[in-house]
Amino acid sequence: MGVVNVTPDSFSDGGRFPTVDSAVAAAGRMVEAGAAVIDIGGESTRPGAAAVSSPEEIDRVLPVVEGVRGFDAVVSVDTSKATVAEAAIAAGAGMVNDVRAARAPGMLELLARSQVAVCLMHMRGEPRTMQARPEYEDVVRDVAAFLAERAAACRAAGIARERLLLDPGIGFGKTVTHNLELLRNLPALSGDGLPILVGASRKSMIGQLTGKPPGGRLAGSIGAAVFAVLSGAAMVRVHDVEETVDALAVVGAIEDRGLSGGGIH
Ligand code: 7PJ
Repeated sequence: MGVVNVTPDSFSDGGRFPTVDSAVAAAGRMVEAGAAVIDIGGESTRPGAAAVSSPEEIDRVLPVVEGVRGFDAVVSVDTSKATVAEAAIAAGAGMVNDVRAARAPGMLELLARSQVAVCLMHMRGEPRTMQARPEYEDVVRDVAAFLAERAAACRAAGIARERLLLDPGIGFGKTVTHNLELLRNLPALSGDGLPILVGASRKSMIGQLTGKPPGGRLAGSIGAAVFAVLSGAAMVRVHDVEETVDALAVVGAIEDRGLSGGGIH
């Protein structure tokens, strides 16, 4: 999954895609490099970020969805708002990537009315305050329980199991220690065998482990992606598609299985 942020201030590539054309062109290069999914986000969820209105988020995301839908990849919309998801689905999105795991008003119902894939991510608190003092009794058990509860809510709303992915939400209300413990225990996060998505690309965890600013986190991010896939992750959310696909191609060949491409087509 290649990340295309169209926010003025995203986590790690703020300002990289200042125009619709530059975002669509970047997505095209990611698909060319082997991305099976392009994740388009118009709400910044970086620690401390303020909320954005639905009309503003739709204005940011829709033109990019329309530009990317002709490519040979599933278009994912990174949103928590039912109105934004509905507009994106109508414009051709095939996946909703929800960092709030379908807890916002109307989201479960909207997803139940559609046929798209759904990623349910764990976040403790809200972006504005989530990194203040994250504490867990047992982070692996707490995150697994949350994801199981949200998957059950989706199933109860009528969303087929085959449409669901789970994500531990690296960096969303977690210390580096929490993130590492989750990565070390990926299989335990999906008791039910649902596929797992991991997003560690360029995040603060990589910076804290390597001492590098966001632009210098490529090698660290690839390390995290390769570890996640070898641990069973079905999908990794990355900014650097070409480099990650190459790393997974080599590791996959050594392991004698294909680790890149495929996906949810
Ligand atoms: C994630 C995400 C993640 C999923 C962001 C950034 C922060 N969606 N959206 N998983 N992170 N599913 O781009 O660094 O980890 S926004």
